[in-house]
Amino acid sequence: MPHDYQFCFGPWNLSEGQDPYGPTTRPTQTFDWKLAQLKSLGFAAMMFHDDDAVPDIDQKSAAQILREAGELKRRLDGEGIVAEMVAPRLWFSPHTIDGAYTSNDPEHRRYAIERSLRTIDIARVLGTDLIVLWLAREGTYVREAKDPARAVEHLVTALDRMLAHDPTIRLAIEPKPNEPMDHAYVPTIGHALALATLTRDPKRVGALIESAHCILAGLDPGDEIAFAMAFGKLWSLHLNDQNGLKFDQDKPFGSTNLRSAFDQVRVLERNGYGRQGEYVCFDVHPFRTTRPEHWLAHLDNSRRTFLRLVDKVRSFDEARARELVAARDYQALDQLVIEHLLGPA
Ligand code: XUL
Ligand code: MN
Repeated sequence: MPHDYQFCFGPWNLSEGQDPYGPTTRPTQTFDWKLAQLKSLGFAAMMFHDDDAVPDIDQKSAAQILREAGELKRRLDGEGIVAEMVAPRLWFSPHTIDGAYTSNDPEHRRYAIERSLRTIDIARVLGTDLIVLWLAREGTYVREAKDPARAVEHLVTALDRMLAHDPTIRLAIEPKPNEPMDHAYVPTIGHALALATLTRDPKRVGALIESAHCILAGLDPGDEIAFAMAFGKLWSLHLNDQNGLKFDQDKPFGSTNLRSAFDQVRVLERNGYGRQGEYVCFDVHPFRTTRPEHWLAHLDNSRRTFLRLVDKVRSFDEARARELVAARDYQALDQLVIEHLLGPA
């Protein structure tokens, strides 16, 4: 049976246009403004970094963090918006310059774990059991700078501490092969799921897949999604697009490769993504050139494209596709997909 999807984005997806070479191009907006935009677009949920939920988190006591998280929860409830996940932002602090869980400095590794435990506390107050771990600086610029086997041990230690802190939370690792690091230690979904097996509770360690991150690893996002779903481990999703091997572009979903976007949606449909309450999140950014009056278009467009592709998947002639597969006529299968996407002449 076809089902409906629930959509989500984070406050960082209404970014102000800064890049490494230039300042913002749109005025800074408050969190309240971003929440109001999410509501106006009819999205059901918001994702959070720990300091999106509790700003200046490192300056606050555990009690104050819980109090502010409680205030946010009441605001979200008042707006009818769900918190989809909380992710520790472990890449800003002076304590995470050389990585967080895999830093060479034991004090810094301790900081990263403690901060992650606060993230879990926030998530519980916000009513979500999902912790997302984008392992931003867990890798190297210089290969000899760290011991890669030790790095695995450090990662498992950190995951185990989080799992022990709260027996109800689930950890979703968001793999990315590079940027900001030259090479990351958990570049693909296979690495994430392999890491899960070393933890004290593998069934509570899963994954979040981002389309652009798969492309940066030279992999097919639809295949990565299918791989995670085959293990029952796809607990969240960041749909977007990426034009080849360059900086992480976070382009609107389908913007570069509509056929790959179709394939991603087809995999989601065929494997029942969303049936356990998983959200479709768009980790997309406005182009730097976007004027303030067009600030929401990348999110609205990503959802429009996604929903159009759901229709395309549901109206695809699967029976004909099966015949062509049985006849090993992949040339005709290729054209069947192309003409279906093109629509009537
Ligand atoms: C970075 C990225 C992050 C995570 C959340 O490339 O995708 O925004 O999704 O920390
Ligand atoms: Mn992401």
